[in-house]
Amino acid sequence: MSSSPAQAIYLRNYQAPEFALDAIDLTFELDPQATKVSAEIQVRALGENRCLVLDGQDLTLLSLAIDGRPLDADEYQYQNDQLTLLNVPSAFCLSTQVEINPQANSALEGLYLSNALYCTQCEAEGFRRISFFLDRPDVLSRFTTKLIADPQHAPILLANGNPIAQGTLADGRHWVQWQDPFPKPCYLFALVAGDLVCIQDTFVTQSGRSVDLQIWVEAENQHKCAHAMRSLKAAMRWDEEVYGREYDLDIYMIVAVNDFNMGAMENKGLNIFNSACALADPQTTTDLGFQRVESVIAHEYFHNWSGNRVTCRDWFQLSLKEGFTVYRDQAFSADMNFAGVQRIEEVTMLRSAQFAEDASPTAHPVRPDHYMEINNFYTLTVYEKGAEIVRMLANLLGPQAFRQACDLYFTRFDGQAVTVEDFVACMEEISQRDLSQFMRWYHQAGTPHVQVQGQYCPQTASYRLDFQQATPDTPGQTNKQPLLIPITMGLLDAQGRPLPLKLKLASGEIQALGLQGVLELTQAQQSFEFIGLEELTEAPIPSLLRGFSAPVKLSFPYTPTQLATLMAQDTDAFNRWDAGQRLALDTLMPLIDAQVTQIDLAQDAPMLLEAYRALLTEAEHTQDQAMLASMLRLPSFAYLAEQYACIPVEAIEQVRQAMRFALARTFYPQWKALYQAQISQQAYAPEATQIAQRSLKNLCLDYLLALAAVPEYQQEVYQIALTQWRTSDNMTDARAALTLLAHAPDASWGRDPLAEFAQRWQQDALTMDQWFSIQATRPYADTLQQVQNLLQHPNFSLKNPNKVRALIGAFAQQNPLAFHQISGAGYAWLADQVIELNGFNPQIAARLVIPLTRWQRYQDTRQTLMRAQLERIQAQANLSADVYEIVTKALQ
Ligand code: 0A1
Ligand code: ZN
Repeated sequence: MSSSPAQAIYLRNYQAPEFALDAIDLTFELDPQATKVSAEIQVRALGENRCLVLDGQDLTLLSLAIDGRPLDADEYQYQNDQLTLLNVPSAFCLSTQVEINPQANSALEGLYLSNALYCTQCEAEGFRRISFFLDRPDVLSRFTTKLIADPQHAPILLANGNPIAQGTLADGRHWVQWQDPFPKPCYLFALVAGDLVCIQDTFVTQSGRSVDLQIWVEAENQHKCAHAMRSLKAAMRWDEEVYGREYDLDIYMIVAVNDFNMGAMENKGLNIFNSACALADPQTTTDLGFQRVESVIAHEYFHNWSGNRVTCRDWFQLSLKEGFTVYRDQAFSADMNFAGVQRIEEVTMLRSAQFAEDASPTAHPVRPDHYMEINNFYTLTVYEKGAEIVRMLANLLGPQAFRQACDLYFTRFDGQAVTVEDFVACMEEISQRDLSQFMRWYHQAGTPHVQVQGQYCPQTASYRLDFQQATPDTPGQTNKQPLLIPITMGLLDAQGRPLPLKLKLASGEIQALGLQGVLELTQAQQSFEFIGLEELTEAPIPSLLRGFSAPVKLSFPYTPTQLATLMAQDTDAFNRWDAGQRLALDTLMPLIDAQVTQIDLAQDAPMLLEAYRALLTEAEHTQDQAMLASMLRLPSFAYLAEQYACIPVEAIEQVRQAMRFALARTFYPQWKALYQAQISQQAYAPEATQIAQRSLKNLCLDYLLALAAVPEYQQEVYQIALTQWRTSDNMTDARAALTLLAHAPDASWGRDPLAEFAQRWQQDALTMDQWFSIQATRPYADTLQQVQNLLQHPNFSLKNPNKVRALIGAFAQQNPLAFHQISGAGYAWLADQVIELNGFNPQIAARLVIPLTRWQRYQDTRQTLMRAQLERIQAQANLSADVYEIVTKALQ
């Protein structure tokens, strides 16, 4: 933490390193408060410069020597987190010894203690808190790591690579030495030491090598590792089959720790995981939790190639590894689950959360061109929008060429630190396409708006689509250039039958596209004409942006009838669902504008009523419960909010609830029957078909509980929820029932179940996190008081990021009514927590403050109150660079 405002770093100032650090031999004498770290670094000057400047933060320097000769005080300087060595030889061995204090490390960067476990987090710039080094991703070194510790406290000693030696010292301490044969940047360094048990398996690679797979956890979590192991093996096989990528070491280790700022970390051969993303069992983990474990395990594994073997030149290139790896883990999850629904879930998140980021004061390009604190750039934009960019590339090239281009990228740049341009150049080379316009996706922030109009001409039997694209200004960026936007599309006739596409080219030629084509939008305004529509008697219905082929907001003046036809008939699952979303928005938004409190479906929402009737009629026969559940779910608060420049908080919530209520009441018998039809006697398994069935069942339960305040239904729905809570054998069903009971208007419904839950799970930290979240999201203003009380709960700790997210994060991000209560009390309370966290975990504090930075989206009173809290935070002494950067952007 520094008292002077942080300085921005610019991409345009990038300079290649002037020294190579070819090898580093580390020795750790582990001690909770005084760990000694010795390093022997092989240094080689690459040019004329003989002044070596190493990064180092909060290190107590014990000794320094060059080629064995201790340095005099006038030969070096250690200040402002930099160690400067004057007049070094052109090649030498640098010996350093420092002392660090893992126990005092509450920021969870560098070496820290999680309970009694030593662990590290070095991405992005944590290694400088461990040893002096060139802490930048384009300096790759061979690492050897010797760990020395008391065998009582730390019987297990792990680091990157393979174990090469071990022994015991005269004083009784034991040691293990590890060697990683692959040169790597220091952000991929890791060590773990403590009392751990391991579950083991083996994987035989496609070339026949046997790899030891080990998942290390504290003894009480041993029963929660099977799903992670299964997922790991599936991911390893998938990467061989789909990308031809094989694992490269003889051992792959995963460690689960309780205190972790993010989801997980891809350290070479030694992934460190937030326990929430590694541990799972049916009793305590929901289906969503199982799916998250599967995807994060895969994500970290895929990094072994997209990130580790080929890494980033500098942190501006973060999306090179993250966007690509998210794209890869999404494709894996699509293969493991139902692909259509998987895509719907990705887009739901993108459109509600990433689009909001892209329209906020912290909006930034997928490849930012400056930053103050790189930790603030592990964002939805870099990860999820970055993945959408790779998806567009994959679709533009087609599967074969994309695979060839990836092969070229991995082969050409193996062992190197490269840029987004290098990646796209491989795509260009294989496809023989000029992708220079496409590169704008990496440079321009903001979500493009695409407006489309259709012109049907019966005389010429033709249909013209007129497109306009525009990207709004974002902080520091105006006058955006047109992007290359691929629009995957088809045309349907009024009955919903697909029509063959005959596109008239500028040359006059006719291009037959079959039943689906990709229009490449490249200009601000552009038209495409389809001919040969002689069979039609009325305008065709365009099905645009199938599969969400580009991360844009697309509008087309659909009639409700057209949307109903698309919902029922489109061949593209994503667009069937999205037509339903559009119909729901078109229905809900006028009601929100009118601030209605009661909805008469026949009068206020006739088409939506018919759409639900059709879905529920077909429900009896459907084989696709996952899709049906998605189709029957109303747009979320967040997605509705995204449609408004000024978010009408209460009206959105009121109308959403009124619609839920009206649908619940109108179709009560159908919801009940459908609910009962999904009750299964099968033993719980986290597999796609069962997950789909449970999601449909719990959606029905959600509608049933909408009637919790209506006397004639009250007892029945209460009993249904209570029975599910009492009898379910898995957390998915238990949590769904408990949430609805706890969120019922009558607070007494949830009281006993919540107490039972706490009684049963008080020893299980991850499970208690769910208990905190359920209470933090109770949609009433007085939740703030309860959340304040929960801060004092013995199971809560501000020091644990998962707890902070579960209670404070959930309140600020998923409880709009309580957080945005007009008194401003929610804002002030959040600011208090940010200020406190800033003192010991700046990364988490900076994430927590984000909801306040969105003040421009709310009406005046709220704007003033939110800004006042941001200003209060900004005025704190000792503001971390992390929080300072975010708050300053928000107040500009
Ligand atoms: N590279 C990891 C994410 C990660 C980033 C930063 C961290 O600490 C500051 C920790 C993890 C991933 O993408 O999984
Ligand atoms: Zn990642």
